[in-house]
Amino acid sequence: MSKPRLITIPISHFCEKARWALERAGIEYVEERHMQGFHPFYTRKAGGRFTTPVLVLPGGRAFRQSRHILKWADQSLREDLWLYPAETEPRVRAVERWLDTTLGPDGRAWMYSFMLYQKDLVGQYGTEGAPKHEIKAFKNMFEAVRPMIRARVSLNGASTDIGRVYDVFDEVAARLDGGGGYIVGDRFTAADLTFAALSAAVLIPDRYGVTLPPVELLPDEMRQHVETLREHPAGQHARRMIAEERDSVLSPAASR
Ligand SMILES: N[C@@H](CCC(=O)N[C@@H](CS)C(=O)NCC(=O)O)C(=O)O
Repeated sequence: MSKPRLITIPISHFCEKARWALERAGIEYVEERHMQGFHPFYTRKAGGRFTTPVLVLPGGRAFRQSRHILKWADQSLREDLWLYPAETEPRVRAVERWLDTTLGPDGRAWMYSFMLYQKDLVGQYGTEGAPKHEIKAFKNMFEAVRPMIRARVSLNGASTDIGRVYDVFDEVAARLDGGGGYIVGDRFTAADLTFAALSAAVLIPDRYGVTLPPVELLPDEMRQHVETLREHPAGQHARRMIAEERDSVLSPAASR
């Protein structure tokens, strides 16, 4: 039987959010990876718009927002494992939307403000699984696509100011102070998954859908913030969620 197709930009943290939810739910899917600039041909053809991830079900139905993919993944899970528990769903959704519109775009804009000047690192990491001709063209055209990527990641007021990321981390830490060990309620939800996945742009975790550069290779100013944020209580929470939940595939692993 054919499997759902997940169209991604491999390094994208919104795509990591979707991969994580699908794998956690034991949903077998085929990931189709494309480099920035090539991706719209595939997302549009699949029924999406200009952003990844897009999940296409065998019947052709397409989900073009990561949060819709997470919600769909819940249908494959026992109720006690849902990412949107019935009793806390409105709060979980509110936190997810907040993170999708703050940490996600701001952390990404900050990360690219360094990485757009690191051609070798960008060419070496985060390209796994994309077609070879796309990777080659991306590397050759790196300087030419830089303004396009900068413009795309600055949409809707996204800022390269790392202060905004610290503000989100502080707010998450304050929520964790409540004591339950999770952002909403007393179990893992879409709020924790979203926070941990989207903070990848500023934490550069070891465990991710593609290999990310070791922190030692990052530019000094970026490395210092990554190290500080990793030790922040919210950064520690993200790392704990990855350690405890990212590998907890409940049934056969996803195929790539
Ligand atoms: N709200 C969307 C955001 C997705 C998003 O921003 N995706 C980025 C990758 S991290 C993208 O595809 N950017 C390419 C572009 O804007 O051209 C979601 O949750 O799926």
